[in-house]
Amino acid sequence: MRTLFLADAHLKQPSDLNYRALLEFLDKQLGRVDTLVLLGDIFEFWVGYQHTVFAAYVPILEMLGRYREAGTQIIIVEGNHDFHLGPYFHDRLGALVLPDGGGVELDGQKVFLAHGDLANPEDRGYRILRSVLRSWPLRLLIRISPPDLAWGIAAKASRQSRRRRNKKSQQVPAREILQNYARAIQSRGYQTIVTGHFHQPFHETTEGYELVALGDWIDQFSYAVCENGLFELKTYDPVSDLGS
Ligand SMILES: [Mn+2]
Repeated sequence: MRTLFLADAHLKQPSDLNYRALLEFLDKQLGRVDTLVLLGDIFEFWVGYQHTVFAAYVPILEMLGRYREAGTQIIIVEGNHDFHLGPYFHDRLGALVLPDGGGVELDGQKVFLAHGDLANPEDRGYRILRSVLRSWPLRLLIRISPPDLAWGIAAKASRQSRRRRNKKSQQVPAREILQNYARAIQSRGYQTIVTGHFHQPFHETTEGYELVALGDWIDQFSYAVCENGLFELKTYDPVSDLGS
């Protein structure tokens, strides 16, 4: 059994380099993947309308449709940029949607999947914001706001959050946060944990747990493969003409 893990592509426009690289990569992998695990923030902004998707995301959704047709099971965890994934992913792509992450069994191993945004217990402000964004009044408000308006607001918010993140990211001790998180998850009976969010790829195995942090698909093009129970963190090299 072969499982592919990806996170944090933060896709915006199909003409962007990382978007094209992802389509190219998925096209090459098509037919060779039993389970595709998308670990959050694949989209820079996604909120699930019942009958509408953002035009920019049609190419990637078509690719995921081809995965479904090829018999790949898709598992998707929501991130801090993409939420209410349910309607499209569940209904159209037959995906297993895990809004807050959760445990799955892969090759007989209990594996915990998490975007990683909940890994830091100190981050109380974010937890409050997260629960507001996912609350039913907000969900209702989003449902009734025109998609063009929502997309415009999100594009603005994402430019601001990028500036904040650039300032903040050097200060966040991602490895330490994730190690503590992995120990907590391990005490719940999971030996392996796969996460994204921090945009720092690393893979470590201790006596207690195996931790795979995926990095991102913005400029690192890192991803993981689990084949017959063995995890490997890899990097994709986009074909050269994508850079031009
Ligand atoms: Mn994230």
